[in-house]
Amino acid sequence: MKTLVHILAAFALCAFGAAAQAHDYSFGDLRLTHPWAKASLKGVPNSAAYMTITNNGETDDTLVAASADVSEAVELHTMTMKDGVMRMRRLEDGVPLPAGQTVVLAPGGKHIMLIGLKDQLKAGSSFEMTLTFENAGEQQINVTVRDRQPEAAEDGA
Ligand SMILES: [Cu+2]
Repeated sequence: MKTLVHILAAFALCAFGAAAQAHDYSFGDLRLTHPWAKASLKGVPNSAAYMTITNNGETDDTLVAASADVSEAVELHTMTMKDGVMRMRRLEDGVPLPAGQTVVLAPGGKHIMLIGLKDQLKAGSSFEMTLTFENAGEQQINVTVRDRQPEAAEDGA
């Protein structure tokens, strides 16, 4: 049932969201742009966070874990289309960040799953998240809650 709820949340109707300030981070060779989380619907206990991570270095890195106080659990997931059905599974080995490449966490693909939200995630709010990278270590970011995926034009990068 959790999977179904998650999929429904991912495909929830888009609303006109409040524009939030673009924000980027650099952790050594890693550049992280536009971390955001999908606003949750009332009564829906899960949501997900997304971002784009570029590894400008010459060494591979891995996003091995994420944590945040907004939900009971935070897991790294991916979604794939199989037989016309979206399925998600946990990325036990984390999200690989190969040297010289950009990895996009976005709806319909890799995401940071927020399981068991303590409160409804409201558009325009934000929360702290800790990301743990194999090489870049533990890093704090601020995640903006939005109704929909930011447009490229809003990226400001
Ligand atoms: Cu998920």
